[in-house]
Amino acid sequence: MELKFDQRKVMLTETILRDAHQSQAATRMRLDEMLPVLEQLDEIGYYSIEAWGGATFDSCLRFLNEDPWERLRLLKSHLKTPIQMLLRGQNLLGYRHYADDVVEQFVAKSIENGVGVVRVFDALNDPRNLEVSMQAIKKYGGVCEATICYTSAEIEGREVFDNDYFVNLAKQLEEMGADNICLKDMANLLLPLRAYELVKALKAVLKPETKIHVHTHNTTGTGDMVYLMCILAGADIVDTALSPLGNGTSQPATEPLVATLKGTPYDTGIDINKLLPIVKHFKTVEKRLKDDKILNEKSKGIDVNTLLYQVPGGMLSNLINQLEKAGKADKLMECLAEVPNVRRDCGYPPLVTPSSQIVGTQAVMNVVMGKRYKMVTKETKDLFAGKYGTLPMPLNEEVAEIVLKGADRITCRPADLLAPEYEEIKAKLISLGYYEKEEDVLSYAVFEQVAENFFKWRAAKKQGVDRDMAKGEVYPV
Ligand SMILES: [Mn+2]
Repeated sequence: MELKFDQRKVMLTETILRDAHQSQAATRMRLDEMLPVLEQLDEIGYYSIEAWGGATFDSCLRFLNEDPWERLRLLKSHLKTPIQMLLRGQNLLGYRHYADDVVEQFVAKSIENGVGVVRVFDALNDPRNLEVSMQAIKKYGGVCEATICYTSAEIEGREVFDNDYFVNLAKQLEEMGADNICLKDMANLLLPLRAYELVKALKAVLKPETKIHVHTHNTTGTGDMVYLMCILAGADIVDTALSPLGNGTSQPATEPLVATLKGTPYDTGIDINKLLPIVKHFKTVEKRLKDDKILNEKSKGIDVNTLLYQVPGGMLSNLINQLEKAGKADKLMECLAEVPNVRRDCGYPPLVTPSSQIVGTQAVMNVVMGKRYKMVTKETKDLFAGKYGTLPMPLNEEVAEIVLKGADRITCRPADLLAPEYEEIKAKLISLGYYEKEEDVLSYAVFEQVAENFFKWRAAKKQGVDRDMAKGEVYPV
């Protein structure tokens, strides 16, 4: 491998308002903890500021008594830098597939309320699940950043998720209208030299104007090295988080990368001195999150379990929880060994929401029941039946027969089976008496019960009911 410098500025996306606190602090940063530094963040010169989507929407409604749309509008009123959001394709921000009319409306309203860059991904890397959201992003004027989820698997000693797999996928997404291609390494499985080769391969085939945007975490400690190698290979943008909530399960920290690239042909143009007051502010937010026992010191360290078992951090803590509930905490190693087996049986999905939960839960069942696939979840069945989309590799047919028990399989785009649902959801919300604006319909469509609880709280607050009462005994949220 030869390393050649070319004259190219590298751009950064700051994730402290979204993925950083989602990864380290259960997405509990409040709007009032963001507002004091927005103007300063705006002056840094980031490519974008990731601030919405992912789990922020759910967390606003469920835990923070905040209207996520209101948060977006307020953020936008302080930011000229594009706001970036993360969208799970046909899943939007929820956990099932939504009908096309809901997907289009959701994208339209996100952009109308202030989102500039939409990063859209599908857990199975099935481009059909991105079609409608990508068309809507283009239609309503957003920057369309389509994602390839990085994963790896060996079959008979050969890596099946090779450069060809990712290059073909990226080319398809570019043809579908992607402005940027995101290489998303949600679990920090990507290793630096592999990353170099992959970005080189992508750069060689994508149009020169298509930007490559790399996303990783520092869970396994390779994040900074991955970014540096990607930048040398031609990546245009990378995601970082300011140090108070950077590193560990979050993104590699912003300041060291800015310093690393300064004065080189890859200089980000960011003045590190301008970052310092913002860092100081977020240190107080970090302390608050620690005091509230939301941020655990553990999430700051390096954990090589992901590299050993290919199990992302969030999934590992889910496995441990499920086993403890079943009184089988001693079976953890067996479950970790079972995860790759389940993944192989169901056609090697990348492990990211929701596939990570489906595969993880099935692995626990297989171990706890003492017999593989003696019990299967509805989600496992749906995954095998094609209801989440096409799996990247062929299914284990023997297992598929056991799991499906003759149930139908589908090969069409899953959302083709869904009738329009927007008007029906809107009518229901109106009949409940909670409709105030069109965005409420979307909150209700994606997080039905959670949104309803929030609307109850909102109504109670308007009628002057004590906020703490509304939060506690009257309306549990
Ligand atoms: Mn992430």
